[in-house]
Amino acid sequence: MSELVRLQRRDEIALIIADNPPVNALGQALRQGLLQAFQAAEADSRVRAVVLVCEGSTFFAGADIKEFGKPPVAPSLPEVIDVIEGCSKPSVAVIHGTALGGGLEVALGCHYRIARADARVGLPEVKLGLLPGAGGTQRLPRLAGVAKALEMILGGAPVEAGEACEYHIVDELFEGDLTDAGLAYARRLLQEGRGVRRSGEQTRGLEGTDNAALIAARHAEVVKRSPGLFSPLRCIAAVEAATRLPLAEGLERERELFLECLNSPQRAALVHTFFAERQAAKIADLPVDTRPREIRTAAVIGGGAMGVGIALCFANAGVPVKLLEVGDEALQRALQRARDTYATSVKRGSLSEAAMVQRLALIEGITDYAALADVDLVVEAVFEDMAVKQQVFERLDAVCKPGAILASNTSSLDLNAIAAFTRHPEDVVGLHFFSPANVMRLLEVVRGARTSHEVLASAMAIGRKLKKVAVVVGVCDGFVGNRMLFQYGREAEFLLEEGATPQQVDAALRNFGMAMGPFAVRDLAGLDIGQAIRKRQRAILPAHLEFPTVADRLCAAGMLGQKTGVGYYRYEPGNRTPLENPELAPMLAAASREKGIERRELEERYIVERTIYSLVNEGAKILEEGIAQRSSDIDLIYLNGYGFPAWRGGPMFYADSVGLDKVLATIRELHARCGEWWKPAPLLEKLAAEGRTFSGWQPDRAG
Ligand code: 3H9
Repeated sequence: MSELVRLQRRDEIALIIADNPPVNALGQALRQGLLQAFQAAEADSRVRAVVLVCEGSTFFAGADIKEFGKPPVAPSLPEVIDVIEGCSKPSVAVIHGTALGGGLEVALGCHYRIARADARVGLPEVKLGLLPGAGGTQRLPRLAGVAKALEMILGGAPVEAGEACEYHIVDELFEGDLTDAGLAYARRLLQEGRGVRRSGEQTRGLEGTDNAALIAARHAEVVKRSPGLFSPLRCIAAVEAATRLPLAEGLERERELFLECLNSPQRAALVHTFFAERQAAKIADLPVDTRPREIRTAAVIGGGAMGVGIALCFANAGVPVKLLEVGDEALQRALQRARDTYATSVKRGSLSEAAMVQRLALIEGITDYAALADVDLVVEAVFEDMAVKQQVFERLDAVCKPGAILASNTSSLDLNAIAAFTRHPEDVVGLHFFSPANVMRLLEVVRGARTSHEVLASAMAIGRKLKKVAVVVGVCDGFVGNRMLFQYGREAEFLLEEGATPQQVDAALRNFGMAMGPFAVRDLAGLDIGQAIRKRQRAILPAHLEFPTVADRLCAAGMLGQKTGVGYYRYEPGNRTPLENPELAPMLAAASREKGIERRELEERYIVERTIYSLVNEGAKILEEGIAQRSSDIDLIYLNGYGFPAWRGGPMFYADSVGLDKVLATIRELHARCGEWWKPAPLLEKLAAEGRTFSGWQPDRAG
């Protein structure tokens, strides 16, 4: 027997115990152990039933994701589950924690399933660019029905044990000890003469509904909502096979479709993202014994859209939060904004009335800094102006208790200068939320030159508590996300001067997979915001660098985007659909003429390379400067804050998958033709010359 699986006999019951920390992932040794244990139970004539439990915090959390992309080693999970389901003695899976992916598939291979009341089960493979490839697409619809199976397989979110019970995925809930519950259930089975009951032989879930219509509807929805995604349509095809083929043939079809997904570049990108999220939490130079400070109460300074959004984040996480505005009128407006946001969620059905009341009770409006004396963390979210920040931080420094963490939500100002306004720069950190703060998952945690280890660890912990993807970044203009965005936006504008229209650029980048095109984003945010940043950039960047002029022309004409009804596009009142702005064409023509550019048709590929590679080149500089810890952190920032397509893995992973030599060759061409902005990053040149990737590079091994 494998070291990861133990087999014990308890009277006439075989107890199989799996133990593969941290999450009982079904790697090769565990699969081998399970196979042998079930075979041994089958062969032992004294055994009349089998109970399967897992040690540790969870039932099997799925296949071992680290094995994907490597040569397969037998036995495969489908082979193991075949043996489990084929066993002639009834088996019981005892689920606790999360039975996910291959883990739920193992449970579905068992003849009965019981779950601890707080357990959850799910098939999240789609999030990794896969489909459930060990029978999940065939067995789940047979038990839970096609509609529920498609919901779980396409959505990837786990369901609570109680719900799983309603849908016949689980037979019974229990509380208390896993082994006791499993053995008691197996004894009852034997007493009641209930024998083998194979999920694969059930048909209840497939009967009584128009499965073809359900499948067609989900198919149409996926085509509309997730164009470009590889695995969802294959998930549907596999479930469709379950509705018309016998189990064995359905499993074969599932296997074919699974292998297509496994070998797709999208799977590689999404698995990269899975590990990137877990890596981001690791900070190389943080001593392992660093203890985060406890954050029991928080405060937000500034009740604008950003400040209110941040306050909502705390309330959503159950943390009492004080929201400070300068006068009562502004405060009441801010509190009303909070109420309105929750009311919209209640109307949409995503929040209960009771939860809204509870969360609003956690938000206390204040106008007096003195009320901040007892809070553990303050997040400043006031106007982006150093003089205003100075006032705020000096006042915070005067009133907050020793050890309170003082955070700034600045998106581009120098955090070290802000920290210097206080007597405790070691307690100052940046918490850069993205708008709308209560929706966007990204949190840039800005580490100042003097931010203490403890404060950094606390900032990461609060990020986790707020359910954000928290990524550590260093201090520079724009940090990681906006510093790269500056390059991207500038190149998009240059494309307008070369001959493209906003429609063409936006469409090319949407086809690439970006959630929105750059000009639609600018119109949404307001062109005046970018104007302040452009002014500052011009003041600090070398004079020989050339800037595009279209945005400034629009600003000068009062065309600031959606808020004025016209920007790069025109908008009908109350409608966000972008229409052509007829006044733009002459502006573009003038911008080109003044620079002596003859406007020309631009290819989609050129548009994509010119914008996306500007992100890559700047990302390489950011990496080399140590502003980001690793390339996957940059990827996470773009995936979670800037609408970069998840299935491309982020800009740095995308560049790795294109090949850094090819990316560099294009950047060199652009450098020769478009000037100094395109000077290749030295790190990119070095890695391309050595045939390496950003993912494989680490600063300490850089040499
Ligand atoms: C599948 O099953 C395919 C089959 O249908 C078909 C096969 C033929 N493998 O998230 P955490 C690591 S696809 C390997 O921080 P939590 C993780 O990297 C799979 N490693 O803990 C981390 O390592 P480190 C379908 C895994 O408590 C450590 O465990 N299943 C796996 O916040 C702790 O993870 C899934 O997609 C894995 N499967 O959350 C489930 N899972 O410490 C993926 C975790 O070195 N897993 N690790 O950074 C999860 O959703 C969460 O990990 C879970 C625990 C909810 C289980």
